[in-house]
Amino acid sequence: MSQPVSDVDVEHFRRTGWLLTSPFTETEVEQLRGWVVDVQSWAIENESGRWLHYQERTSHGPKLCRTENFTPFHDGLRRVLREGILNDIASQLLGEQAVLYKEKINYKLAGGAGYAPHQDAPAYRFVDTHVSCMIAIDDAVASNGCLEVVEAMHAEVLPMDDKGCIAQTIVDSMTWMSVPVRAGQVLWFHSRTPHRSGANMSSADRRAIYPTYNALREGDLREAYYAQKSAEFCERGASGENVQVSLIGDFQGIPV
Ligand SMILES: O=C(O)CCC(=O)C(=O)O
Repeated sequence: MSQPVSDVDVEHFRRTGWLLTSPFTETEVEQLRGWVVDVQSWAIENESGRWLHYQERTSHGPKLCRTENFTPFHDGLRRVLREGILNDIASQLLGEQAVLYKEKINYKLAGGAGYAPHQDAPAYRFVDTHVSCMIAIDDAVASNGCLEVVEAMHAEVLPMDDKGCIAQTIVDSMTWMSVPVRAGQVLWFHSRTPHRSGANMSSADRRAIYPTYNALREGDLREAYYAQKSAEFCERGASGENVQVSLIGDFQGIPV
């Protein structure tokens, strides 16, 4: 296994809960962008066992906001997310061999909604520790809803509100840092790193791929994760004023 990030980078991640990296060449970024366009064009109907598309209502009409479970249906994306440099970086950050736990594309197309302050860990079943990254397909900046994180707050799960997001008093007491990410850069964060993002107020799309990894020692849990998520969604039924894309209510998009 190669060691694409330095010991200083690993130490930065362990201390702060985030790390910005640039592991891809221009050509690779162009290829990733094409592959996201492929997935974006797939049929919207969700059939059991296939990819999961989610839509939201925006002032520009209904828009795709997320696709999950796409690696079984796209060889290129499966290769990049499961093997190679991303898996190697995830392994370095976890301190042991990593395996893909889940994957999603958040499109945040022009007019798309943001995400309330949350930690991912309460939405991720079976194991406590994961690392995720945001692979920016378009430049992510404040005006189109880049991530904001809180440093050095990934030691524990914080008190939550009734949606599973971070309780407002805690949100107000923390220092939020905006993290612009250029297209092709990759922002890593721990599943307990507090994060949030605004709506896309610009006229251009802000797409990003988010693979999540866990330690292989704790199991290859990807299929179990999607089965569990589907079972919990069925049990709950469709409810609430926002589109349900997660096992917590972080997404602020309006249903179509
Ligand atoms: O893509 C974003 O703006 C935020 C994503 C996020 O926090 C999530 O999907 O949990």
